[in-house]
Parts: sequence; structure tokens; C-alpha cells
Amino acid sequence: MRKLIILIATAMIATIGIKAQPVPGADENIPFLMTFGSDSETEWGDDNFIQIIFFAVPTDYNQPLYIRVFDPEVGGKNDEMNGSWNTKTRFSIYGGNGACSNKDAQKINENGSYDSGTLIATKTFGTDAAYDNAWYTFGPINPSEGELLPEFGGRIFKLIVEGMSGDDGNMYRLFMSRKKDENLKIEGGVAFYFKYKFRLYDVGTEISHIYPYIDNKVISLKQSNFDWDNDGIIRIISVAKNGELMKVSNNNEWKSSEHKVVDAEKNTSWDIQMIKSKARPLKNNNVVIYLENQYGELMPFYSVPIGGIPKYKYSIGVKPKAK
Ligand SMILES: [Ca+2]
Ligand SMILES: [Ca+2]
Ligand SMILES: [Ca+2]
Ligand SMILES: [Ca+2]
Repeated sequence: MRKLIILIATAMIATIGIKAQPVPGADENIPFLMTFGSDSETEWGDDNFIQIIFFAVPTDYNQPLYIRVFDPEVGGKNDEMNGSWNTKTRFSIYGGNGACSNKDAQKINENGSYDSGTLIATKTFGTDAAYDNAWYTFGPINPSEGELLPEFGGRIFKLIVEGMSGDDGNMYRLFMSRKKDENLKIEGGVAFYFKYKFRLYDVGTEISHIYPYIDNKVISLKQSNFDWDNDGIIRIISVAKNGELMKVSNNNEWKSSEHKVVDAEKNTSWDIQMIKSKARPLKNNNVVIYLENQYGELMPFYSVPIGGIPKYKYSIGVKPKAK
């Protein structure tokens, strides 16, 4: 049975993988990932100056792959200046045993052996006009160097982004590519993460999304978000939920809320929508969010929704009257 579930999950990841390699994903509608320098105050929106992103490569892919970073440096366009530019950010790619399966790599507070696995490539960026508003490419990487974890979609690579020093905000985007100099997706590839740090759009008309997959064992989900600055609402759309609200944090604080899973939601994705305040949309709003199941385990969410974007079904969502 477990094998069957893995096969189904792999097949679903394969079908959604077509547009899965940009991070943030196209369906997430998030402008940039974000990591601040380690000397920053957390009230700029980054709670601990580390971001971890995983990439899954299907086991039948045997060509070189590349992990590309848009605007890896901190300066010029896109980034957030605090005083003067003085920030260094290190990007490191890991594969091999433990890269993803080591539980320290799947925790909220990155400490312990979160850098588990085998280091494949690393580069530290300061301010660098050559990579401002432009791509830097890691690779070629041999796909066999990834950690084999079929339940996560194949061979897994881990990208750790660390703010090493300074106090500015690094904005960047990622792409797992078949080519060195352009973004060409790997069929069936996907990205996933256990904790996500990013920039919201500046305008109040944009809706950003994350898509956790609700597997059979999840009966309740607890979300925690940081430094949302009360910028609008966060709500759940699923086959059975039509806008259930999640608690939203203010400046430099965490807020959590717990949400029950109903049977109809098992083996579907949730669409967690982040709807900015139309009345007073904040500029440069950096935020953090993560999700836990009822065991306190972090739940991965995917760069595209597994099984597609869920739509509310009136017949499921309407609760029968109590007798
Ligand atoms: Ca600075
Ligand atoms: Ca820049
Ligand atoms: Ca940048
Ligand atoms: Ca913020």
C-alpha cells in the first residue's frame, strides 16, 4: 500500500512538474524569495537569516542539471538596503545521504545538522554588478548526486541560502534547469520547502499562494507566520473550505492558528491565499510562514499544487445540521 501511495504521489508530481521549476512557482504569485544578512534586526522580516529550498529530480532523468539564481548578490536592483550595502549571502548546494532525510534539515530553527549531506557547490555573494538583476548558474550537477527519496519525488538536492554578515535584504529567485544559460525545465522536477521566506507584492491587488498537500495522516494543520505587519488576510480555499481565516501577525511577531482537516480534503492540496490589504498595502513587506501537522512535524509545500489548484465544492463544504 505504501508503495502504491508513493507511485501515485510520484505520478502526480510528474504531471505537475512541467511548470514546477521556478521558485517561487508560477501559481504562487510571489515576487521574490528573501534572506537578510545575519546582522539585521528581525523586524525587517527574516527571523533567522537562513532559507532552505529542496529540488526533486525524477529518477529517470540522467542528464546534467543546473540550479540558477536570479539576482544572488545584494545591491542595485531588487534588494532592500539598510544604511549602505554591506551584506554577504552564501548559497550552498547539497546532495547525498541525509541531505533531505536528516530531520535537522526539516526543522523550523535551523541548527544542528541542517547542512547535512554532501556539499556539491557553494558561492558567497556581496554586492556584484555582474549578477545584479541577472542569473548566476551552479552546475553542471550530476543527478545521481541527489539523495534518493522517492516519497519526495526522486533525487533530492538541498539549497541553503545564508545571510553571513551585513544587514540588508537579499531578494532572489531560483530555477532548476537542463541548461546552463537558460531556464529549461526538467520534466517531472519539482521544488518543495518546509519554511518559506519571501517578499509580498507592493500593490494591494495581488494574491500570493502556498500549496501544502494534505496526505492521509494529516488531521489538523497549524500555521505560523512572522512579521506580516497586519498586511491584509490569509485564508484557506480547499474542496471543503471557502475562505477560513488564518491568524495574521503584526510587526516582528509570530502568530499561529490551528485548522482541522476534514475527510474530503485528504489527498488534496490547500490553497493558502495571502491577500494584501487594499486600503493600506505595505511596501517591502517581507514575511515567513511554516505549517505543522498534528504531530508537530513540518509539512512540505510545493512550488505548484499537487493534484491542481483546489476549488471549493459547495456540497462538501456545507456542514450537515446538528441533530
Ligand atoms: Ca547595510
Ligand atoms: Ca540586486
Ligand atoms: Ca539579490
Ligand atoms: Ca514584514
